Amino acid sequence: MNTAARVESIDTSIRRRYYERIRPLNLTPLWESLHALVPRAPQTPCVPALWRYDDIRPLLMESAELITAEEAVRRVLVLENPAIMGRSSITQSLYAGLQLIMPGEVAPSHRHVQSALRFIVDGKGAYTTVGGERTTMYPGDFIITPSWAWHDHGNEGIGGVSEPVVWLDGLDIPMVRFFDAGFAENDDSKVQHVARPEGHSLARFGHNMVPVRHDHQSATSPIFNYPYARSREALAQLQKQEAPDAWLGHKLRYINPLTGGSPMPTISTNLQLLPAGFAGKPHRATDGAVYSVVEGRGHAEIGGQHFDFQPRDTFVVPSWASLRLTASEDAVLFSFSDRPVQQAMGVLRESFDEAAEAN
Ligand code: 1HN
Repeated sequence: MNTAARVESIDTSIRRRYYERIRPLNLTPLWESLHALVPRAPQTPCVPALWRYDDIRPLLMESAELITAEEAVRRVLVLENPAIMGRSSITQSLYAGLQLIMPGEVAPSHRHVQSALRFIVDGKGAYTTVGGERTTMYPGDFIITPSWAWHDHGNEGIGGVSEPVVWLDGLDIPMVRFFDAGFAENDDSKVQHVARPEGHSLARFGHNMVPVRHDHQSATSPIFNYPYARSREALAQLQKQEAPDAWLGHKLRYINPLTGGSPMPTISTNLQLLPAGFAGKPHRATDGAVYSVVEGRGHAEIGGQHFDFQPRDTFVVPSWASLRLTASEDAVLFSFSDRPVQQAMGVLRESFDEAAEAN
């Protein structure tokens, strides 16, 4: 018997005894895990899931009886991917939660390395102050808190309306945790000093023009509120002017006006309109995504599972799961993913093949 033949016929218990001997030296044999480490295709532990707002809203309102926004710091119900509970993650790289602020409440000023987005789901009249500028929140607005920017939230009402306000938070918490790069600080004052008038960043950067002499250095967009009224208007025009994409409907991505890239360095965001009767073709991508339904009813087939959606629902599409969207009414969906990070790493893959239908 030559050496190779002898080794191939070795009793596995002999190998196991060898593994036990190397373990105290913090060593492990690669050949036992190689296939799992470099899978032929993504093997996410995450599963598709949908959170019905009608189920969550009463529970959120009940939480306001249990704790104030101030005591909680942020009163949020975290949307956890059911297959990876306990990790505050909706995908391997992203955090999502629904945050409630009641009239008169304040969520105190702090800052952290993690970047956050707010997508306003229900109610109006709350505000957030970010780096010295305040913005009033309306349903469908997409608002950014850049890494390390001071931010506090409040709800003073607007136009005589005083109501609970709920938004979807999206943060890169799992990514920052992965890199062990997190820092955080509480502010000395509960509510930060407002240094600039409301609408200042939008006036400076939000009209396809930028100030000739500006010193914006951050990796995050200088616009921190992308108002729904304007994004929705663009989609309404497109719906009149061109046929929807067969996979995505009318889908626009939000941009950082200084770069054309994503508004946040770690998270990309989109708004799409599916016209009534739209029956999209299936597609998939390595960036798992979180969707928030703004308008209309429809259906999402995610990795072979079926979900009906309606306004204010949230659903998650895991990495490389096939997604097929249909709409029974004009439907508008906001979505976010870790796409810019995957692009920076050169690992993003997506497929719009007709063949995806087979999967
Ligand atoms: C946070 O600071 C906010 O500022 C929301 O509204 C959610 C989740 C984890 C850690 C910090 C906010 C958060 C968060």
